[in-house]
Amino acid sequence: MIQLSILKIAGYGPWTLTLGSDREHELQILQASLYREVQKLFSEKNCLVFLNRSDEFFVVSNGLGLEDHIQIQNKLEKSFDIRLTMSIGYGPTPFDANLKAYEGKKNKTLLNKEHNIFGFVNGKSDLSVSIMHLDVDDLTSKGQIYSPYEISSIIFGLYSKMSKFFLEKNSLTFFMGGDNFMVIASDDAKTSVQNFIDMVKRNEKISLNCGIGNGHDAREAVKLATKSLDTIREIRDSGKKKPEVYELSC
Ligand SMILES: Nc1nc2c(ncn2[C@@H]2O[C@H](COP(=O)(O)OP(=O)(O)OP(=O)(O)O)[C@@H](O)[C@H]2O)c(=O)[nH]1
Ligand SMILES: [Mg+2]
Repeated sequence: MIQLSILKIAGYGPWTLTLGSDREHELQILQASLYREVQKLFSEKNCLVFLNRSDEFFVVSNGLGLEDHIQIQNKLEKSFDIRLTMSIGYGPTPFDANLKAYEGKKNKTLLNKEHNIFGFVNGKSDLSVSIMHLDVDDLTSKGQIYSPYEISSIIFGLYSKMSKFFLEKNSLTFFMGGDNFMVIASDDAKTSVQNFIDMVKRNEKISLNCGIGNGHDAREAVKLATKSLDTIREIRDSGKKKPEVYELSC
């Protein structure tokens, strides 16, 4: 069972219009500052925030109760003019948790009216989460052949395929920057990641490595996923045949 909290800026579209046409730089500054603060507040509580569309964030919020969410809302409300809506859901797979949070907001299942919090909170510490950290093997060498913008285009093409493949496994993929992706993974996603790596190698001529981490909360799982990925690199750099997938559990 995993718990997700989806944060979204409330009434953002109409509000942006009040800034006039010369607004893009202001919106970019606001979005970056908001992301910084949201990541800071949730990571202090052992969660991790995944940036979805700059005005929407997905948080793996295992272990957090309603009070924790209210506390964070209070701090955000003091720092920013705009307001956030929070929708919380939990379920057996990441996609199920996302659906539950979505339904909670759609059906206006209020958890706290004053702070715009909807959905269903679990908050129990017996939740678990699996994160897969995927990374392109030796992206640096592609810089000899392709210009920076062409490399970005390759990375976004890969993101699109990854998102589709893992959504079919009830899992959620996020681009983390550079050549890094993280998948909030179901068991099905973990057992099929080697198939995805083989497919990308065959069709796109791109080699991927995947570190998997299993933990009680997001920071623990992400730490182990990145440690697994670094272990693949260490095996490779020692001259031995590297695995493409490596898994660690707490
Ligand atoms: N989000 C995130 N980005 C990272 C991390 N490590 C590296 N990056 C980014 O990824 C880019 C590529 O770095 P690497 O993946 O180490 O380079 P590489 O040539 O592919 O080397 P290998 O992955 O070891 O084969 C860096 O420039 C950073 O932007 C990480 O742990 N998380
Ligand atoms: Mg890489």
